[in-house]
Amino acid sequence: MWGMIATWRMAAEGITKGAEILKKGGCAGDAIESAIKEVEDFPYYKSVGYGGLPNEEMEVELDAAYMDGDTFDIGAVAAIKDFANPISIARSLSNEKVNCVLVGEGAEKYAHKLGFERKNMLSDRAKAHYRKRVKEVKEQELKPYIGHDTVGMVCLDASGKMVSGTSTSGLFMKRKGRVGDSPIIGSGLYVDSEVGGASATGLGEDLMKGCISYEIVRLMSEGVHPQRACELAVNKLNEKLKKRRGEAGDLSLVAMNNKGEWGVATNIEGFSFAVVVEGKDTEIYLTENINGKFVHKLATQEWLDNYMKTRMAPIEE
Ligand code: SD4
Repeated sequence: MWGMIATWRMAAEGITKGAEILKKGGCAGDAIESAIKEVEDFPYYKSVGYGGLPNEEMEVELDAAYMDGDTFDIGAVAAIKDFANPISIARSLSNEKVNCVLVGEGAEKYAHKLGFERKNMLSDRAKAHYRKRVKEVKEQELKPYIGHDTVGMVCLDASGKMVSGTSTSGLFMKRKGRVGDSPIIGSGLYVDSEVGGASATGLGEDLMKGCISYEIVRLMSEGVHPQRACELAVNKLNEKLKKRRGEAGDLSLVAMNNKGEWGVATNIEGFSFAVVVEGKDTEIYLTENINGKFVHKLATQEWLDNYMKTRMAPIEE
């Protein structure tokens, strides 16, 4: 059995490409890297890779991570600028025994030395979003950051190897140097090929408070089904945050175990995700939280059409 699961509809083309690799017996690392690169390269997704939304200084700082579930090798970059594919840099770092998590300039130097592609990641469209948001924040007391779309994936290949990866531009208008959960092992992602993996999207500052990807894998290691593990972990963290802090930020999680069974849970409305398993085509679902139980419904054609339309619509400044 092989399979891939990923946060948000935007990952669908990526995991379809990844599935082509898995079908031919390719390895999970190659599949996930190619899948995440696809999302990073698509200019209309505004919180991953090229076209990602900038920080408050109007600079695109990117976070990404890669974890190997066989060896527990980890690699991550945070607040890296001007490189096309942070996931590839993170994967490359996972081959290092030490110095495998790098930030800012150090990450850029490493990527430069290894010959990774440089690119100005600030698109004209992202600049327009920035200008618009600056205006809105002034006029309407909007929180600068609303809506989020980090890509997080878990992949199982036919040999039983599992990997997990993330890539994001983080929160729109984040402070320069801010690091979210996505490059933090255990929070944004975790994977153990003997059990399964999980990956997160949402408000990094709150996701980190529960080490939530690790928690889901831990639950799965006790024999809990991925769906139940996601539900238990998300509901528990959501409740704790509300009780202790009065509110909980967005928490959305996807998971897959080493049999290709998967699960998803969220505390927001309209969370979408994409999944592909051996014997099936890529499917896109929307998750509804009904009293703490989750119902996954296949996205309708109308929803899919509208998704692309809104992503690509001109920005009215
Ligand atoms: C972060 N978790 O940097 C990321 C943001 C995110 O979808 O998920 N966006 O906090």
